[in-house]
This record gives sequence, C-alpha cells and structure tokens, in this order.
Amino acid sequence: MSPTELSADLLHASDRTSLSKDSFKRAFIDNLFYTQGKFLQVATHKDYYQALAYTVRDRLLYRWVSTATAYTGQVSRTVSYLSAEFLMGPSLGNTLINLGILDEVRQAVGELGLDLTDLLDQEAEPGLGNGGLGRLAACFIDSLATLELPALGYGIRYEHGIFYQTIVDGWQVENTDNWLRYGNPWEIRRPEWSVEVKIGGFTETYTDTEDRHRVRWVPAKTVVGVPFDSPIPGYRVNTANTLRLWSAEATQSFDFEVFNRGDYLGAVNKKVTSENLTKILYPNDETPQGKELRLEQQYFFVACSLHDMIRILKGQGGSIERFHEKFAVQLNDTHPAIGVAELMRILVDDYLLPWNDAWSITTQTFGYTNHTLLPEALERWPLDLFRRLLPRHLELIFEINERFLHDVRVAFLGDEARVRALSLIDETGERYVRMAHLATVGSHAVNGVATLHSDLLKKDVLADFYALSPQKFHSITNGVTPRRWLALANPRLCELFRETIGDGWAKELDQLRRLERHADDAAFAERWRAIKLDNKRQLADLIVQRTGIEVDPESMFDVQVKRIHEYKRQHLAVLQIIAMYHRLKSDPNAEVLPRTFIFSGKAAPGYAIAKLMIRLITAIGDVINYDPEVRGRLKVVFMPNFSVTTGQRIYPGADLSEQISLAGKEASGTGNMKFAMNGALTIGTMDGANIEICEEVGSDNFFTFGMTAAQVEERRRAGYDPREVIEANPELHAVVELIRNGLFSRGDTELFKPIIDGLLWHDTYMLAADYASYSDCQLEVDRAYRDTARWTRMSILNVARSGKFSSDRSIQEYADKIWKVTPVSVPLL
Ligand code: 475
Repeated sequence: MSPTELSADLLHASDRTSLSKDSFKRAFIDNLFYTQGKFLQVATHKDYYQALAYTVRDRLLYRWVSTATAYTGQVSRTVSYLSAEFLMGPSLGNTLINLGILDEVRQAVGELGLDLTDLLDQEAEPGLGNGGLGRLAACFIDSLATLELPALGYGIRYEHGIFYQTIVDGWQVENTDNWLRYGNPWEIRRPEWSVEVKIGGFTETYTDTEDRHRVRWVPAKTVVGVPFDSPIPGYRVNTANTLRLWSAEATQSFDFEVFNRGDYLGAVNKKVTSENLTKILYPNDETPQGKELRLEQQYFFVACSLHDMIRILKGQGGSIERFHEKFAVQLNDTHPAIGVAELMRILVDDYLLPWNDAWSITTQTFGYTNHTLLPEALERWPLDLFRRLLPRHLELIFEINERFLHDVRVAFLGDEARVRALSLIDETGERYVRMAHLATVGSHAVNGVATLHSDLLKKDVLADFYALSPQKFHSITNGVTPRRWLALANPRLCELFRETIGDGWAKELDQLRRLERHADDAAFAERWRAIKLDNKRQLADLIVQRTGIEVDPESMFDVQVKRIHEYKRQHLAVLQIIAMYHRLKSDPNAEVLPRTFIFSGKAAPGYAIAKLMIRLITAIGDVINYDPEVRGRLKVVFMPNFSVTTGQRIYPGADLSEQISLAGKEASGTGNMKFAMNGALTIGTMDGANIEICEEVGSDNFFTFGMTAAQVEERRRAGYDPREVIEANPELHAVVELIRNGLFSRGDTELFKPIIDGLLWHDTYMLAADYASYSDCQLEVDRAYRDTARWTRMSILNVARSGKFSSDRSIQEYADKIWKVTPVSVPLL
C-alpha cells in the first residue's frame, strides 16, 4: 500500500470525515473535550464555537487533502491571485453552506441543546481588507473553488485587521482589531514552507565563471515568511483550494547572533522589528504614498508567493522556463505590482536567463486589474525610498523602462511628450516609480472592473498604453458570490427560491430569471413582501441593539453602506434628508412617506473630511430622531463598524440602495450588486456597475439621476460654479443655511464649516450640480413605494435579473480571456 492509500484508508476508518448526524455529534463532543478541554456542561459559547469549527474543519480537510493530491498529479495551469487584502468574513456559516450540511449541523447542535445561530455569532471576523477590493478577492476565491479551477490566493496574515469602529459622541473612534485573540481554527501553519526574504542593502557586480558580468544583491536584513493556509471550499464540489497568507518572523540567525555577540536585547529588538512587518493592515486614505512599511509589506508577500510558486513548479519537475505555463498570476491592483520586478530578478540574477527570455516569461505570467481612476489613489513610490528598500529592483525597473521607452520612441517617432507620459518613472517633480505603469508594462492583460471604468481607463489614466497596445486591454465586470450574499445572508428568500425554482440558482445565478414569471402573481408577491418585512424586523432589532435607536420596520429602509468618501457622496444624501425634514417642518401635516435612513461605513483614520461626514450624519440623526413634530416619520441611523458580518444583516433588510457617486468616480461598486440580488431597488448615478445593473433589470425598475460621466466632463470644462447653482435653488440654499447656522451643531458654526466651504468653493464631487435631479428622483421613489404592488414587482424583477452579477460569471471571464485555465475535477481519496 502506498502512503497515500494507507492514509486514505485510515481516514475512512475514523469518524472525522463522516457527515452523518450521529458521528457529527460525537466528533463535536470529542473536540470540545480534546481541543477546548471542556465538558458540554461547563463550556462557554466561545468553546462551543471552537469545537464546532474544528468538527467542520475535519470534514473539510478531507476535501482539501484530496484537492491537493489531485493538483499534485496534474500539470494544469494554476491561478495565483495576489492580493494585499482578503476580506473574508466569518468562515463557519459559509463552509456549512458550501459543504451542504447547514441543516444537518443545525439539527445536530440543536439536539445538544445549542442554537447554531448563537454559535455562528461567536466567530471573530478576519477583517483583512479595507473594502471593495479586499471583498472582491474573497468573492473571487470562492468562485474559483466553485468552478473547480486550480487556484491559490496569496496575501498577508495581518495580526490586526481593519480597525473596529465605535461611535463616541457622534464621532468615529478607531479601536484596534484583535481577530486572533481566541485563535483561528481555520488556519494551519506551514513552517516547512517558510521563505527567506531579503530587504535593503546594496548591489555589486561580479564576473561569473563564464566571464560574464553579473549583479549580486547584498541585503541589509532578511525576514522569514511563514505561510498560514486556510481551506476554501467550493460550493457542492469536492474542490477545496488554499488561501495562503504570509506572516513575518525573525530569522533563526538572530538567535545565533545572540550567542556570538552577547547582545541579547539588541537581537530580541531585531526580532520584534521583523515581526512588525505583518502587524497591521494599512487603512486606505487619500494618499497611499510614502509609507515605507507598506512597500515592505508588498514586497514581502509577493517575494514569498513567487518563491512558493517556484517551489511548487520544481516539486512537479517543471523547469523555470515554463513558469508562465504553470502559473497565471493576477495582480489585484498595483499593491503586488513589485512582482514584475521580483520575477525578473529571480529569472535574470538567480537563474541567469537572458533578459528577453526572462521578460517573455514575466509578461506571459502577469495580469493586472485596476480598481480606481482617482489620480491620488494611484501608487507611486519616491525613488530614494525605493532604492533604500529594494536597490536591485530599482535597477531592474530602470532597465525595463529603458527598453520599453525605446519601443515607445520607435512607435511614436519624435513624440517625447508621449515618452514622458508612459515612463515608469515620474520625473515631473520629486522622482517616483509609477506602479500602475510597471504593472501595465509587465502584464499581458490589463482590465477594468466595469464597462465604464474600463472605457475610462483606455481614455484617461492608461490612454497612452492603450494607444501602444490596445489588444492588452479587457473589461471584466465585477461580481459577488451568491453563496455568502444570498444563501447565507438571506435564508428566508432562498427558501422561497427553493420552493419556486429549485436550488440551481446558487451555482448558476442566471436561473433566477425563472422568478420573472411569478412577478405578477399576487400570492407570490405577498410572500415576497412578508419575507422583506421579516428581514427588516431583524435589522430593526440589530439597530436598536447597536445604536439604541428604535426604527419602524414598516417604514422604507433607505440604505447607504460603503467606505465614507467624498466621491461616494454620503453628504449628498444628507442634504436631501435635511430637505425632507425642512419640508415636514414647514408643513407638519405634509404627506411624507415614512423613511428610515441607514448609513454604515468606515472613514480612513487620516481622512478628516470623511470623519466629519460621519459626524454630520450622527448630528442630523440627533436632531431629527428626537423632534416630536416629525413623529417618527423620519429616522437617521449610523450603524457602527460596517463589516462583512454587518453587511450580511443589512443587505437583506434594505428597500432602497443608495449608489450616488459622481459619475466616472466609482470603478464598479459591488454593494450595489448585493442590494439588487436581495430585492432592494437602486437609486443611482450612471457610474460603475450601476449602468450595467440598470441595463439588466431595465430602466423601469431602477431610479437613475444625475449627470453622466461625459456630462460631468463637459460641465467642468464649461467652468463650474457651485455657488451659482446653490443660489438658484431655494431648497438647496435653505439646507446649506441650516447646516451653516448651526442647527445640527447646537449653534456652533465652525464644526461643519469644512464641509460647507468645500461645497461652496470647490464642490469637487459636484453635489450641487446633481442635487435637483437627485431630489426629484427621490420623489419618484416615494411614488413608486406608495404603490405596493408596483414596488414588489420591481423588487422581484431586480432579483430575477441579477444573474450577471455573480462572481462565477466574472471568474469564468477571467479564466477564458486572461488566464486560459480549465477546471480540474477532484476525486475524493
Ligand atoms: C473600488 N481599495 C470599487 C472595488 O473592484 C470596486 C486602495 C488602496 C489601498 C487599499 N485598498 C484600496 C480600493 O482601491 C478599493 O477598494 N477599490 C474598489 O474596488 C472592487 O467595486 O468601485 O472603489
């Protein structure tokens, strides 16, 4: 018997893989005893959660090991998804859904006197991402596994994820996140695959044995990257892929140095410094520049990951010349773009490949996804910082640039302006490395994340690159996983799906189309409404629990949840709420449709205006919620600490989804998709994926307003003066005056001055220009909502036509157009 057969045999003899209820209960009690050291009677909810997680993990490991075995025997191309962020959300519920054992497990723990929902609530969320980009990576690895594509997610195991937000006196307060406090049952440490990463120092030339000039990098320090692996199960398939996150540790050699030099404290200090590398996730503020540790983090995880891929390639007997045949590496934004230079370094310096061969391998390996057009968000690194950390990489980037610019000069004879625009080095002031340029030149494919965004990439940010190599450019509209965002988040609605159209939708979201023929069925509509109302009741409970504010589930739930940012225009919604309030106060008997406005989202700690926007939201809530004249017809709620977990509770309870960014600014948005598939209607600008959602669901079932991206451009060119617009609109003018005169700040006219001044003097995101259109559109929303039958029909059609926005569709497009990978089905051992 081979070792594999032997262990498979032992596995089958044990209880740890069986999905039967009895063996599950036995295993649970076993785990409670052997991993937590507790009996059922004295264990806490945390203990129960841990024991349950280990019990489920055991079942998952069987698929994981089978998958690894299947991949080892295969030479098929593997996707490496490189992302500095994976905003995974809790694993337990999702794993139960994907393994198809949610109901059985609920029963099993129920028979032990426990409530599964209570246990699911115990899991600390790994908040290893800021927002859209990190959550997209999480949806994508779920889809990769579900489509049975061989794939690895590579990232950083931050000890502290995104901060935990509380609201104190109406202000955001950032608290450190400590997600590892009780341990993480889903990860396995793999010290045997640790990688040494060099940092700093200098380069020197030498002559090799064949008398060739070579360059050698003499680093100032090394750190060790230790991988922690978590299984990523696909939905109802045997595939369980791996998420491999790197944690920084000190090298062993420090310990030896202590013996030699006797400098114990010094050595320990060095150790602490090394381990700082993966301590904390950087919040994304307006200026990502200049954070030395951030570049170090990026290089660290990319170097570890490429090294790991080479280990895998070698393990399969592959040669380095075939690297690109084995791996398709996707760069999730520019954060891992240093990988282009690192792979070149490995190929040229370590494997001594000729430059052109190395470059051909490199460009065939990488694909680059851009997530933002905001110029201030494009990563640039000052040259001296770069040289200090990565001296060899800077030399290689210069060389890449020289060769690239030669091609540019040949393509555009005499066009030196074009050369400057395309250069990997920004020479306009202080010199910088432009990471988006490095990523674009080093990749065979570049893609935007929605149609409009990809078009604007080609027109603006990367226009010169597009002129040079148009065939490189793709558009792949984002998507979200229906497993987490429907099956797990909205069980009531999914039960109605099951009864009406079966279960196939979870894997083929287009099947939701079959709901369309029930859109005019009164009994179906009645159930649809009852489910939404139930979800709203649950959300109302959560709101009162988290904020103390009582809201009426019968009122319209009007929701905006996302990072707080000027371009997303939470303050546009605020202006409109104040206008509604003003109307109500002017005529207390006015027919006002009761609405509950729900906001949630984090502001980057260094982004003062965004934090002030939160203060403004809580301030208007403090006035409106307690004004007896309003009699509860308007409520404004700020839910603290938006996260994957809170999102799962908010989307299913929303009636109206606010997607009101200035057109041309939101690359795609993905929350917009989660709302639509949970039956909320959208009020939105023609921005990002809103455009495609509107196209899919039909403009009759979508509330659009505001300027298009082209109109925004035109308006700016024509010379935009916000004061003119505000003066000309009495309603808007009155609203601005109310804030300015201190109604929401107890007479303090300074507090919100930065927001008001911004609006009057610059209005960079053109709130004033879009205000009237937004306000009118909200009246249209009111009319639609009053007609319950019409609204329900629209809601059903939104869900029925949301199939395009499954991340399975996105991933299939990446697989076909960019990665050229095909599924590998996994037999269980
Ligand atoms: C876009 N995050 C959304 C989403 O494609 C889009 C930036 C710097 C440092 C760390 N994180 C970031 C982002 O840029 C980001 O989340 N971008 C978002 O990516 C997925 O749907 O429109 O704003």
